[in-house]
Amino acid sequence: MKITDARVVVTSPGRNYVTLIIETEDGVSGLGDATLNGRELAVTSYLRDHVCPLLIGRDARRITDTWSYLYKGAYWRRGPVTMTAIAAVDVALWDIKGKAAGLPVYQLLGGAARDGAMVYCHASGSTLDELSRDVQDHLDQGYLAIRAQAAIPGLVKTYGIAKASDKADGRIYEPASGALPQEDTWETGAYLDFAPQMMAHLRHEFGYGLHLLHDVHHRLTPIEAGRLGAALEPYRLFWLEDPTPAEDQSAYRLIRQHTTTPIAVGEVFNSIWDCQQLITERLIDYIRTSVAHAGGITHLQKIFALADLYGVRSGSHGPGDLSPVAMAAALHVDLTIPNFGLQEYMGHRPEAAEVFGTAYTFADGYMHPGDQPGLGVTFDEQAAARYPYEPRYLPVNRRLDGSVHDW
Ligand code: GCO
Ligand code: MG
Repeated sequence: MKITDARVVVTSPGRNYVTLIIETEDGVSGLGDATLNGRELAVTSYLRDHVCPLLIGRDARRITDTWSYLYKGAYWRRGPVTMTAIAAVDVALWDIKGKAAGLPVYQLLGGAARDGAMVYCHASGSTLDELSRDVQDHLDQGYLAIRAQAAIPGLVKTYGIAKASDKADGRIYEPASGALPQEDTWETGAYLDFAPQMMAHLRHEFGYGLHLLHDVHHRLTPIEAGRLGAALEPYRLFWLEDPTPAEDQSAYRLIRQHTTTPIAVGEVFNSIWDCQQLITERLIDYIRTSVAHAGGITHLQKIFALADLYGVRSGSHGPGDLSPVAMAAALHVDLTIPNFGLQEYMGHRPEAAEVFGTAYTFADGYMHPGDQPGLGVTFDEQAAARYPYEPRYLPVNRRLDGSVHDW
């Protein structure tokens, strides 16, 4: 089954997405998500200029061989741009394999190990009352797990808070904005005082019958993270996400010494090597690598298999800045692995539905990838052309003294 065409489409239905389309000689085609927020055109060029020409004439059925050819063959290994490009090829080839076999991808990965994947949504508020209303709204929609973020009193702007006008239109929070990065502010002391109050408020309002999560977005030092984890213990979080920048994996030893709050890390990782120490030393509880940024289905399966040996569960990244192609691929993996933990689901802005058709479903807190052959996602190139690429950047974060902080 020779590959006859591989092309990349950049489109911005509500936000930028990069989609790889691979076609084969017998008419079966596959989709891969190559979106890397704020660096979309770098992956586009990597694919268009350096990968697509190599794919023509290759056998689309040889997924592992193609993965190794692109990873080892480039000589320059890892890195978000490389691994996002390889992921897009890998996911498109799994899509093709499923369509050729007439089976949904999850059947090829071993079949369903569960009936559905529990997902968590995002709730936010510029005040605690607004946060409560958003949590209630998501509980009414059937969610069983909710990530909660609220504006920190005293700071001009806090990440992860949807605008009230966007919420009213059913639009999700979108952190990337503007042709140049916007600048946000941060002060750790104010946050460390506020975060436990926020969780106390939510447990007081909603009790313990829902799963609550919170994302720290890599902003603390290890000892600050230990202090926060300990302060949050009474509120029994499902997980505390990205407490410190995790390229320093051994820092998590210190966090572990101070708290039993479960820790989730990995959305900015792109290979199994980034996770190795955290998993093998049991320094985290959930590994949050994404199918789009960590080498596709083939590599994600390896990461989750390593995690399973050490009692670490999956928690795949699933923000609105991964396209529905990545969301579907993540759900196919979620359904099959023994150590599934929880899947993030932010949803997409309404315009995205004009470009991407999806077979996945949500009911009572769980998602299912659907039973269409392949991934179950369609891509309308004409609709995509109506939404040309718009440069948009994630913000840069500064402390009150003006120094750059982690975003
Ligand atoms: C999450 C994330 C996102 C990221 C975004 C960056 O947990 O979903 O932290 O909101 O900020 O994916 O592109
Ligand atoms: Mg996060």
